[in-house]
Amino acid sequence: MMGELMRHVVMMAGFMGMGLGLAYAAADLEIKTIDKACYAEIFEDSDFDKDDPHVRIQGPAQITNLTDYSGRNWNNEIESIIVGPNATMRVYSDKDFKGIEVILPANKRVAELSVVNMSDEIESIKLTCGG
Ligand SMILES: [Ca+2]
Ligand SMILES: [Ca+2]
Ligand SMILES: [Ca+2]
Repeated sequence: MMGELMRHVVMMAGFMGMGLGLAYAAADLEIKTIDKACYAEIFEDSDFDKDDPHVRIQGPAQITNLTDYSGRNWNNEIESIIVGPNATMRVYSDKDFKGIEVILPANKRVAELSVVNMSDEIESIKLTCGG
C-alpha cells in the first residue's frame, strides 16, 4: 500500500502540466521514467510561430480542459502542433474529450490546423506514449 502510494507520488512529480486529468492519468498509467520522445508542442499561432505563445506537453497527459494550462488560457487558441517521435495525440473540439476528435500520429507536424477544421477549436487533449 505504501509502495503503491510512493510510486504514484514519484510519477506525478514527473508531470510538467498539472492538468485536471492528472488524477485520472496517475491511476491509469504506469511510468517509471520520463520518455523524452513522448511529447507534443502546441502553438497559439500557425506555422509553429515561436514568437507567439507555445508550450511543450510531456506525455502521457490527459488535459480535460485547456482554460488554464501552463499558466495560460489555451482554449480555442491552438493553430499548429508538433507531435514527438514516440507520442500519439488526440485533440478534441470540446472539453472533457468531447466534440470532434482528431488523431495525430507520431512525428506529425500540422502547420495549419484549419486543414482538419480544428484551428482555434481545441479544448481538450490526450497524449499517449508509443507511436
Ligand atoms: Ca505570429
Ligand atoms: Ca490562435
Ligand atoms: Ca472548441
